[in-house]
Amino acid sequence: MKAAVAHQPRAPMSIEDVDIDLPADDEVLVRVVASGICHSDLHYLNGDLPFSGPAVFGHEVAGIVEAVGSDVTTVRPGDHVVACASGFCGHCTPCVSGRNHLCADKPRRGAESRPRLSMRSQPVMQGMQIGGFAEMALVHQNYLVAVDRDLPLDRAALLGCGVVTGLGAVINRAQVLPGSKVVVVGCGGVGLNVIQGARISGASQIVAVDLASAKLELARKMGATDVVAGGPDAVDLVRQVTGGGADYAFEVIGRAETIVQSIDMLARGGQLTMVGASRPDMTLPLSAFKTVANELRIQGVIMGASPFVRDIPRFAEMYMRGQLDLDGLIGERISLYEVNTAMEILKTGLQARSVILF
Ligand code: PAD
Ligand code: ZN
Repeated sequence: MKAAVAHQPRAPMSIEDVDIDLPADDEVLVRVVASGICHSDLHYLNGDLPFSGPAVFGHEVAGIVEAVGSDVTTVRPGDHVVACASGFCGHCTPCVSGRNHLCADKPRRGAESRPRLSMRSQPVMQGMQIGGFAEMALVHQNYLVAVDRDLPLDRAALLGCGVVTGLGAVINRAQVLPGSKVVVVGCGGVGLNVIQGARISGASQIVAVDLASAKLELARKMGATDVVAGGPDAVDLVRQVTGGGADYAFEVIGRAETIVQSIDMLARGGQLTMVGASRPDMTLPLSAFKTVANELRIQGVIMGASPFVRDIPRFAEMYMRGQLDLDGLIGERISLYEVNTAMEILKTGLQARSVILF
């Protein structure tokens, strides 16, 4: 099968033939129909996060089940499915505590087993155990959920990361209350879904902050009531429009400067949720005094703290009922051969999600 193979950081991926194994007992072979391009893949490709090539990235995937292993009970051939990087074992303490996004024993093939992906008999790393920049993906059944066949698969793909992460951060983690004031710093594929989550939760004011004016326009369409240009003046402007700061801030970029700005945008008693991924060695200058005196709450969230097998079908239904906008999240539909150009566009921040169609 054709796949976009990353051999090293800071170099373009190349479209090559990659061998994919048959499903093991608990695995599912998925014919990929759509694969979204998330900034988390860019973090690996531009060297912020380590990886050793060759590797196939791509984790925002929707497709059709082609074949299943003998122990697979959750999906059948022909089912439409969405993959999610929050694969879970179902047995560890976080899983049995209802936090399977924090699974401590994520299912994977061990080093002693045949690799799922290979090239010229050498193993190929499968990004986030999904490897979605490819015609086929071989994944553990607990990385998949079936969705309604009426849901268009290009939009379904977005549910697997950007939507679950953004909506989940608001609904599952921050638990934004109706009538509150929310600021969202960074309005990309994930941030736009934080805005939608705030709208759905009944926030009375949603302030979107981004460097790109095109993103601010899109943010308004997703439910932002006010927009503020990113940069050094953003904190003052947000404090002005909110009349003294927001009840909830979401940082959806992963940069120290914007995290500090997001804290400074909070009203007293406010809560920051850090969504953006950053380099492992990044630290923050934090005012301990202000954090205590203003009773600020600062927390992280991974994959929207989402029990995705519950959330993805729910979010799909919200789309079908017109409560969630997925159509406006797609900036462009591309072929696998345009994946490097799409990564370059993602670096500029000018466009919403690019989705590869197979
Ligand atoms: P994206 O590149 O689509 O969006 C980032 C946005 O931030 C763009 O619109 C930029 O214009 C904007 N931006 C950049 N710098 C600034 C600035 N200084 N001020 C204001 N705006 C700015 O990325 P994405 O939405 O795909 O992902 C966002 C982050 O979330 C990224 O770090 C990604 O790795 C992370 C992520 N985290 C999780 C998780 O579970 N925590 C899941 C998925 C993605
Ligand atoms: Zn992602």
